[in-house]
Amino acid sequence: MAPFNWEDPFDLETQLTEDERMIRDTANAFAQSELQPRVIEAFRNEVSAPELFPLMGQAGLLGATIPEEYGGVGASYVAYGLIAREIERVDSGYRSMASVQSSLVMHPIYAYGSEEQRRKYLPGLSSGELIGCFGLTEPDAGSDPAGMKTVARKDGDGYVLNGAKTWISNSPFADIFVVWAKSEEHGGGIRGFVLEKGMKGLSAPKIDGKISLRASTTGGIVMEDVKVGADALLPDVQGLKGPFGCLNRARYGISWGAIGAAEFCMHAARQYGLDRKQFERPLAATQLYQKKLADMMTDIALGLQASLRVGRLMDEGRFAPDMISIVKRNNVGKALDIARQSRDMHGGNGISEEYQVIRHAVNLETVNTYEGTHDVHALILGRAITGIAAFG
Ligand code: TGC
Ligand code: FAD
Repeated sequence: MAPFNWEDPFDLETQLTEDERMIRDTANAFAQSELQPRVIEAFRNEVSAPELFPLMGQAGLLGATIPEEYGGVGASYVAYGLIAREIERVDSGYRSMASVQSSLVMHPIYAYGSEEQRRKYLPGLSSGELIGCFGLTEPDAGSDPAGMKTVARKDGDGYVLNGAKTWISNSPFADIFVVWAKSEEHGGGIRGFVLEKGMKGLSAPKIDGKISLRASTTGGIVMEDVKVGADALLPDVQGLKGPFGCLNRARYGISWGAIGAAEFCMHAARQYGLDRKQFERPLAATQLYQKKLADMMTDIALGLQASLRVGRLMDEGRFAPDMISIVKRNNVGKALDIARQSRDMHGGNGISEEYQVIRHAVNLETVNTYEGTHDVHALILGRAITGIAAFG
């Protein structure tokens, strides 16, 4: 019989390759030494931290799956998930900054861009000298991006873009804007464009007053007659499968990241229950407390195994997007439940920033909503099961 480890119930450790363990340990060391010491104050004061990008770049945490010739490290999707888990163990906002850069900016440039676009942007995005953002959501088109109003009109050899995006992570300090627009030249089909900070007519106002994800900076993207050359168009994709191809990667990373936040909350509740006595015994000695910890450990262990399986299938090129809907929806929903339970198990201390669990709980409210809401992923799965799309 093997010994049982409550921190790793199904022995994830030996299911990882040596390279994956090394990348995981690097991400853990970075997150604990660079991110953990600043996060409480960053969340309290809604601190913008663009200076974190070069630090993440130096640690090899940006665009890890991109081949080395473009500045990445050619890592597996499992390694990418492990990076997200370690960063989100500290804060979902920091994971957001990194996953937008990797999956939503570097991936489309790598997968849909020209060779010139790859060489021009990927090394700087990988090192963190350039910061990217991804504009899909609009004020009137959130869960239904097909309803977007942003248009690209043909203008000589290039295009003129008009429209507004909202709720865009990193946009207020971004150098590179991957935006999706309906292109008149392509019969109103959705095309991707790479815009650069400083272009005339392009602005990115910050959204203030978030109660969630306060360590990540969010804004809009306003495009008023932004003129770009033909070289701004991502040539190799047309239609919604362009942005969705990026979302597959980001949603998958989130499925690992959310479990990192859940692990933090479970470990904190366990320690709190061992340390705190009421009725002359540790809280952890009560049946209710132990049942809650058992439920948390079970959901964490099952979530990790599921994400590992999807990651291996991605590495083998054998995944279906619906698999990603299962793990994004399940793992984020379970992580949110775990964070709320942990907050409750800390009693009054649970609402203090010092114990950190309420920060994870309010962050996970956003994670449950972005990249396809919990219910939209249920409808994606409902469509797969019944063959009937219930969105419209
Ligand atoms: P539908 O008819 O289903 O599909 C249109 C075309 O797209 C293809 N497709 C996919 N391709 C690749 N991967 C996927 N997951 C795909 N899903 C669909 C599909 O095959 C089709 O291709 P084609 O060639 O036939 O045209 O489109 P629909 O309009 O009916 O979609 C419905 C729905 C609800 C599934 C979709 O609109 C959806 O997923 N909505 C959620 C929107 C969303 O997730 N937005 C995220 C914005 S970005 C963000 O939140 C970043 S936060 C990041 C951070 O800070 O960490
Ligand atoms: P809506 O689509 O209006 O949904 C509202 C509610 O209605 C939800 O509960 C939803 O589940 C439900 N609903 C919608 N349609 C249906 C239906 N057919 N049937 C049943 N229920 C339905 N977007 C980007 O493009 N780039 C980013 O970098 C980015 N970063 C973000 C960062 C933050 C902090 C936040 C909060 C959001 C970010 N988003 C980003 C936007 C995010 O993807 C959207 O908020 C999300 O897709 C939901 O869209 P919505 O807010 O318009 O909600």
